[in-house]
Amino acid sequence: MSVSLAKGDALVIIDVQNDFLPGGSLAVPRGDGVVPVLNRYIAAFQSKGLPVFATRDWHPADHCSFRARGGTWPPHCVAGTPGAKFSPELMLPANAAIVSKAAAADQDAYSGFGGTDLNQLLRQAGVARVLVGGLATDYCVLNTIRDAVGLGYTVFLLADAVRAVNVQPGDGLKAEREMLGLGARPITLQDLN
Ligand code: VGL
Ligand code: ZN
Repeated sequence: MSVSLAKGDALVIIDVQNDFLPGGSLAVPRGDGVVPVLNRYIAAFQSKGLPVFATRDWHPADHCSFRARGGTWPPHCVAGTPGAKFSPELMLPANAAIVSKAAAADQDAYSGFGGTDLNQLLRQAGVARVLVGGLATDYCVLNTIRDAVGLGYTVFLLADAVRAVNVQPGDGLKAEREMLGLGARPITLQDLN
């Protein structure tokens, strides 16, 4: 497939935060592999003056998704801590729109649209097509893409810029199949022109 970036396109980068990278508290296997690839997508968007959005998990220290509160996960992405920072290697443009999610103790959100103003921001920017990559394939990427399709966006999955947690082996592949089944189109850097 060939994709010409044009007005109405936005890059949406999901949760490329230190805690999801090797050495982090909820490290996604090979999660760091998405960073150089995303940097190339960022450069392509910047060279065309197109907008970049970056979501981040932004939890309070007593978040409901943490094991201490009966949730699934070790503490991660606690707002304001080093683990919640974007990867220092991710070349986010100065004008990237940052969208924080799951910032209330009793609300979790795997989707970048969950309890945020991402949809309004995209609409205000005249966005019709979103290219989505980041972490993790089987949680926040999957749920963001589900919502993006449901909200009527044309969705491209950046297949070379996602990695899965794989709590169960195969979760990442299953998530990719689901996203494609919903209508998301898989692309890689080679498809950009
Ligand atoms: C995520 C698990 C817990 C994600 C966030 O960004 O995919 N996964 N919180
Ligand atoms: Zn989380």
